[in-house]
Amino acid sequence: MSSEVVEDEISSFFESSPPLKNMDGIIKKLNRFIKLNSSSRGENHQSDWREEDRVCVTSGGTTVPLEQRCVRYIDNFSSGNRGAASTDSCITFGSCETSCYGPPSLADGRLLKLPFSTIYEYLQMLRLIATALKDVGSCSMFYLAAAVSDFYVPWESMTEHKIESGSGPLDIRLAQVPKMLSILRSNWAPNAFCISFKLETDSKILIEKATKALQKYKVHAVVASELSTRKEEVVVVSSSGNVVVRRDCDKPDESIVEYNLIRLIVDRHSTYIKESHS
Ligand code: 9Z3
Repeated sequence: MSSEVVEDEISSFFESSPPLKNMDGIIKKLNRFIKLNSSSRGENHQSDWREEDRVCVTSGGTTVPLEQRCVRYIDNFSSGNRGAASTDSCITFGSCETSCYGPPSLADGRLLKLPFSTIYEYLQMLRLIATALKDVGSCSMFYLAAAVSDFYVPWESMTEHKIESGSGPLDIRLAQVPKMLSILRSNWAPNAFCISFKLETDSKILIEKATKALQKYKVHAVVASELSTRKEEVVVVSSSGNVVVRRDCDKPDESIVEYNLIRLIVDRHSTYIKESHS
């Protein structure tokens, strides 16, 4: 598919999406957060990250409503644990300014939580955040751990009221959600460090799929997880090779895989920032 076709699909997705309910409030919160965290961040940070460094962690699943006045919806599997645990580890490692939307984790001035439910809300918020962070360039990171719906019912073809249940089986045609990673990389935040995630249930195809995503979307790394072992290990797939990251139950900090994952990702991001500035 040519990039023009993809861009057209993305534009029509946003044009037909129901607008965010509290768009002005979200923009205000986001701008306040970015401004607040542009000043010095204190003494005790332990890494090479700079005061402008910001991470957008996405977390949890997105829903696809079946009715405009939604009673029923299709959900995507995700407990939100990976995003929340990764956010905690980001704060531990980088004393970084973290923008997280999804389930709550920490709360102070360094954390902004922007909750979402539907695929429409998620993608509109991702676009808002990415474009707001555009000026931060290589210092910002997108860590896209949310489980994003691949299929949806376009708003204009959705029934307004609750689907009648008395008329037999229900046929629903789902359209494909346009992949936003390419436009995030090319337009919204082209200089940001971008980590995407790939979840499969069949371990035989996992690495191949993650490698294809790395090449197709030109992200800096893809974190590959197999559903049943996702809490034990992940594989970080990048152009410098594949690294297996495991948890280590003998070490308290490392008893969750996200701790070791974030340590690796923060290190890669620091190298990326240095290379971008040299
Ligand atoms: C993931 O792979 C996340 O790591 C998990 C986290 C959903 C496994 P939990 O929230 O689980 O701790 O229970 N997310 C998948 C991201 C995603 O939807 N990727 C798309 C895909 O796999 C491509 S962008 O096709």
